[in-house]
This record gives sequence, structure tokens and C-alpha cells, in this order.
Amino acid sequence: MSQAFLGLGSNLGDKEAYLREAVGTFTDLQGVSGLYETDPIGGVEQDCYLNIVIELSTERKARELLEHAQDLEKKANRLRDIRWGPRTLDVDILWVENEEVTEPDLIVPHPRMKERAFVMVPLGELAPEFLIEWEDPGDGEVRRVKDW
Ligand code: A4P
Ligand code: MG
Repeated sequence: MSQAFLGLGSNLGDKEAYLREAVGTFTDLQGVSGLYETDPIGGVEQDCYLNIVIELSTERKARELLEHAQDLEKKANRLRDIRWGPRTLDVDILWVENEEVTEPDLIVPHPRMKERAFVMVPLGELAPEFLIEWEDPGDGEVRRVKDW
């Protein structure tokens, strides 16, 4: 069994419903952070996001988690036309115990996670050790709305 963390975000439609539906598909779910409302970072002008981080205790490798993530995004009918643009669901593989992957379509640990308070703050709730030596870039507000 390996520990793994995934970041989920939504900023279109019924955002919380997209997140709940996605979370419900993980049979290896171990924990879920609080629900956060966050200022959009990068790309075009867009609505605020809801973000969460989930923890898995899993037999799956990062590659299999990516396949699951992409199935979920497809199911949520994500519009993929604008990079960093609005989406019903975005699922990023943040970190997987004992795995380092550098391939064209998969990089783990996620290369930009430390630049993003919307990832690090919920992650820190589940695993405070990730916040050691992390400095908040202060690039947007991250508001905890409620417990999951
Ligand atoms: N890919 C490579 N490594 C990974 C990984 N570790 N996890 C590849 C997931 N995917 C990974 O991603 C592009 C490609 O990255 C995938 O095909 C996959 O093979 P994408 O999700 O299609 O594109 P994207 O999400 O538009 O781009 P990117 O660079 O992944 O953006 P991010 O980092 O996901 O940012 N603001 C707030 N407040 N909250 C957010 O959640 N999210 C984004 C998207 C922008 N601003 C945001 C938020
Ligand atoms: Mg992504």
C-alpha cells in the first residue's frame, strides 16, 4: 500500500457536486481536506474555484491514478480548450509514495504544486509535513468554506 495525494478543482456549474461525484469514485480513499474557495490563478478571467485535496491508501501506481483522473475529467464533460481556463473538473496527481515519474504526459510529484496555495493549504491539513519550508506565494486568497 502506498500513500498518495490528489488535488481536485472545479470552477464551472455545480462545483461542489462535481467534486463530490469524483470523490465518490475512489475506493481507496483515506481522507479529504476541507472544502476551499480560491481565487483563480493564471489564464483568462474566470469564476473562483472550489478546491480539495484527497488522500489515498492505494495499490495503484501514479500512471493508473492518472487514468482514473482523466476518466473523471471526461465524465465531467470538461472543456479542454483553454489552458488554465475554466473547467468543471480538474484532477492532478500531486504526490505518490516512493514514486518519481518524469514522462511527457505525467510528472510526479506535480511540478507546480508548491507555487499554489490552493493545493498546499488543503494538502497541509492532511499532511502538515509538506508545509515544512513551504512559503505561501500569496498569489490569491484561499478560504476554507467547511469540513468535507
Ligand atoms: N500531467 C502531467 N503530470 C500530471 C500530473 N501529475 N497530474 C499532464 C495530472 N496531469 C498531469 O493537464 C495537461 C496534461 O498534464 C494532462 O494531459 C496530463 O497528461 P490538463 O489538466 O489537461 O491541463 P491544465 O489543467 O489546463 O493545465 P495544468 O498545467 O495541469 O494546469 P493546472 O496546474 O492543473 O492548473 N486556480 C485555482 N484557484 N484553483 C485551481 O484548481 N487550476 C488551474 C489549472 C489553474 N488555476 C487554478 C486552478
Ligand atoms: Mg491539470
